[in-house]
Parts: sequence; structure tokens; C-alpha cells
Amino acid sequence: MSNSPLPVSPAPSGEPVSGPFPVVRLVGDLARPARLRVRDLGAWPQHRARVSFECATSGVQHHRFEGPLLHDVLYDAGPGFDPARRKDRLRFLIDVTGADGHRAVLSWGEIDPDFGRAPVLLATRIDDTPLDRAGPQLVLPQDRCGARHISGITAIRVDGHYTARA
Ligand SMILES: Nc1nc2c(c(=O)[nH]1)N[C@H]1C(S)=C(S)[C@@H](COP(=O)(O)O)O[C@H]1N2
Ligand SMILES: [Mo]
Repeated sequence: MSNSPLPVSPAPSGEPVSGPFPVVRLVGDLARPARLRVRDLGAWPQHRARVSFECATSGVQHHRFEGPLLHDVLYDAGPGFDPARRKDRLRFLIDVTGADGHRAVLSWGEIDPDFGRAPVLLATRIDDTPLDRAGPQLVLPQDRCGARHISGITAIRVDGHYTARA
């Protein structure tokens, strides 16, 4: 992973060659904040999920998704906890924002292999369509409702230093 400007990539066949490839910003308590395009997400092991979820307005939907685990991508950005101390990571939040401002918060413990082990994806393909132009989509195979399947992700903030209130 690199923070330097990313090279121009060829458009997938059938898509217009003009227009930007959207970037996801990884920010917050990270040793290596990053700007990633969808094609950069191919650098991590790819996982597949068949997902059914219910939307309050449009009913049940079924999709196939493909992409890296959210955990793998964020872990490589260097979250600011001591990886040797399991307790240290449990206060970290993951704040995901979509292009239209839709947001959801996950906890680090939810996706951590030592704790919740939720197989959350940063999807780069939905069904047979690449998401290079739309931006990656959050996929939570364990969710009954669709509302956390945030599309067009623009930013993910990892936060371990928000104010704790008793
Ligand atoms: N960026 C963004 N992603 C979003 C939403 C949204 O409003 N904005 N709505 C969510 C909801 S409520 C559902 S059910 C799923 C599926 O939405 P769709 O019916 O638009 O595919 O997307 C989720 N992802
Ligand atoms: Mo929904």
C-alpha cells in the first residue's frame, strides 16, 4: 500500500473512459493512512459472499459480492493498538461513510478474528458488475437488514481516541 498518487488504470470494458475513479480514504488512528481505489483492493486475498437482506422499503434482495475482508485492509493500515494485547483493540470504532453521507459504525471487536469474526467485505464487484466507478460497498453477510451495506464508500475512519464518558 502507498500514499503516493495512484497510476491511471484502464477502464473495464464497456465502461466510459472518462470520469474519475473514486477513492476511499482510510483515516484516523492509523500508522499508514491511505487512499485506495477499487482496483487497489485486489492486492488483498479475495473473498466471496452470497447475501440476502431485507430493505424496509424495497423488500428482500439477493446479491453475490466479491472483495477483500475489511479487517485485512484496515489491519495493514496500522491501527493504533498493540496487536499483542487483545484487550487493547476493543475500544476502536470503524466509521464508514458513503458518497451520499449514509454512515454506519462498526466496532473493531466485531470484525476481529479473535472476537466477533464477522466476515465483512469491502466489495469490489456486485453480481457480475465491477464497482470501479461506483466505489466499494460494505457487505455484512450476517445482517438481516440491508441498511449497513453502504454503497459508494468514500471514507473509513478508525477511531480509538474518542472521548469515553462514564
Ligand atoms: N450509500 C448508501 N448506501 C446504502 C444506503 C444509502 O442510503 N446510501 N441504503 C442502505 C439500505 S437501507 C439498503 S436496504 C441497502 C440496499 O439498498 P438498495 O435498495 O438501494 O440496493 O443499501 C444500503 N446502503
Ligand atoms: Mo433499506
